[in-house]
Amino acid sequence: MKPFFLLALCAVTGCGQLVLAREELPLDVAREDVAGFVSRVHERHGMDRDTVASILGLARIQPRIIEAISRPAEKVKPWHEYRAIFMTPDRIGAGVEFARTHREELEEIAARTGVPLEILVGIIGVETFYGRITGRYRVLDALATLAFEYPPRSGFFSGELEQFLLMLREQGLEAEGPTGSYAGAMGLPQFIPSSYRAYAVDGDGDGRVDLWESTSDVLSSVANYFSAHGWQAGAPVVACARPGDVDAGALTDPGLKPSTTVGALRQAGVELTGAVPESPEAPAGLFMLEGADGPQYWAGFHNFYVITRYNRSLMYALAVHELGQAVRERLGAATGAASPHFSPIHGCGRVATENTALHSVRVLDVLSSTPARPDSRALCLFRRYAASLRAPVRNAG
Ligand SMILES: [Ca+2]
Repeated sequence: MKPFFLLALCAVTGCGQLVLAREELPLDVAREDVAGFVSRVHERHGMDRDTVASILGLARIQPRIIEAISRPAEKVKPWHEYRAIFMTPDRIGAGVEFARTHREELEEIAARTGVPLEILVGIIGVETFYGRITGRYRVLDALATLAFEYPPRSGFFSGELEQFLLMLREQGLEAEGPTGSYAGAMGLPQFIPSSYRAYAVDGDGDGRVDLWESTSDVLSSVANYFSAHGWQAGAPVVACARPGDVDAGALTDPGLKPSTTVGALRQAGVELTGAVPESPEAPAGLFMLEGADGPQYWAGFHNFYVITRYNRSLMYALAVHELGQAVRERLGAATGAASPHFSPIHGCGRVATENTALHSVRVLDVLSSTPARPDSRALCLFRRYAASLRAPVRNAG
């Protein structure tokens, strides 16, 4: 009997009654699927079979990892609860500290790549609380467990395990060294192995790419990820939207990629406030998130879409944006400096009734407000989004 395999099946079928072994077990490299993996890696990349098998022999199958990836708590949280995880005085304070410590480097990277300080700081803060929570699992264990004992995602994680082996070879790392999340996301920016190999760069020029210890490598790698995914320097990210009397549900985007334009939204009667692209042809997508007092509407632009390439979730992207802005605002207030890329959102939400004036609110108050009337179609769309956007894997593609 293979208890882990059954657990994984239960995650899919919902049977959920099985009593499982809790202890870690070494991966059995004699298994047919594991032997097949070894052969594939050998044939594709010329890696010695015995070397690959001996690395995999170090892997331990961890039931906790399967539990973590199957956990229902990973699923839908309303925006106001999700946001509250990140927009705390503690995390914003840690972001200000991080930005002060690495300010010169952040500004140099921003000047060179066009990816601003607030995005770099927002990503590192949301991903790992500025390095406080980078994950305690051995990446080898995480990827082997999910590749061989979690059928719903085995294809994806087999691919990441293959990338991990290549990464070890390229970086000269010990197989048991790298640690990360239960899904194999590594270091301060939580890059999975395929992202590590494709986008991580050596910022400090020491000949290695170290996403755990070298802040320079971390920041350069995140900036490179954004550049590679089309970040537009200085362009707006997201604005508040007030649908007013418009049927917002009919305008709401069905996916992450903006499907309409700034001009079309305005023409339909949606009012946009905050930093908005000048061109009416600029791509825009209306989306709704669940605030404490009801739905809140936003228009995301091209750069907002780029943030969702890092993690495919609207809430994730908005949290990165807001945390980065809060840090930048505090930093700017302390030094009197202003970023050319920084466009603070003031006055989003807090619409008492339809068609009334916006009240100016601070960034931290932005979402504790009462927006326009609830729209059941938009709520339905929100739930559909939420159901489709809860993948726990970072940088998945
Ligand atoms: Ca380096």
